[in-house]
Amino acid sequence: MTTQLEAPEITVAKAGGAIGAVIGNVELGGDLAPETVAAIRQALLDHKVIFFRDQHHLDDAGQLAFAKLLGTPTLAHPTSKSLDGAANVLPIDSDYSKANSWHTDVTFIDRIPAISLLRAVTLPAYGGNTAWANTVTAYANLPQSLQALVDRLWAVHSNKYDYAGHADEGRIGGVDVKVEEHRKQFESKVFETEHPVVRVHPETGERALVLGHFVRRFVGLSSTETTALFQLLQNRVTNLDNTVRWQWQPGDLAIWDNRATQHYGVADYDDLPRRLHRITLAGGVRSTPRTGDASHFSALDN
Ligand SMILES: O=C(O)CCC(=O)C(=O)O
Ligand SMILES: [Fe+2]
Repeated sequence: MTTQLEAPEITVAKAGGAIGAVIGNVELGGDLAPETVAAIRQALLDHKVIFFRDQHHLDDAGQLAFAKLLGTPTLAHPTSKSLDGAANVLPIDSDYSKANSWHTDVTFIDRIPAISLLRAVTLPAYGGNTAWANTVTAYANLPQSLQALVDRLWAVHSNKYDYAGHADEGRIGGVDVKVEEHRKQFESKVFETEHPVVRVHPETGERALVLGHFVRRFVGLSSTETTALFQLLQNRVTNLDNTVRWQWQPGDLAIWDNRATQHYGVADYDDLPRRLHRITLAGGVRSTPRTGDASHFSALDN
């Protein structure tokens, strides 16, 4: 008689009251047992962002193999360049991009990725944490009057650079060439998509606010009215009580549910190099595209 070896159980320790958990007792890769993958997925749905320490063995191929157990990888990005030879891997490199603005990934297209996996590659000696916010609790904690308002509200999201929302870099110290090149590539193809501000999560049934950096205006509201309402709602999302902040160490991997979170890369590491590699998994949501066809980026994973 042969006995089947059972997969060891992962440990799950909350990292904060509102969002986040640290997962232990697992070596990530493409060969995990289905029950381990199911436990990781459940932890992700429960805690919205999960963190793994000491995954030093992971490289891009290992990150991708593990990612495939959780879903279907998208291309690295609808417009930005992937890593040479790895079409699904997006380098987040301080040389040309700092994500220091609250956002949900790639909301400017109709097929918002469901899940993102981010792996530490090069870390600065200080600073460079990432923070996540829970968009489900942000909705749940709204008074009923505001829930009723957002339940019927739609927003236009776009990757077109919001010049009005940013400092005049030309005047305050010159434009960095690499940053400018990256920005041009980022908006080389303009996308505009209308999404409902409240979305029902396809796996948990929870209602979440869909807002963040790529919102340009609310449908039917002027830009002044948009700004006032956006700030009110966005403040609910990013209230510190509703967030978790992660201090990266070598060997770390973070996975977030992009349908239930926003995140922010804190740019407090001066000119030190910082690099992380991201893989995103296809999402099943389709909204109303106004400009741009994102079908090359990912299939709709329904
Ligand atoms: O740099 C960071 O900490 C966050 C980067 C980011 O926004 C992402 O990986 O989607
Ligand atoms: Fe991001």
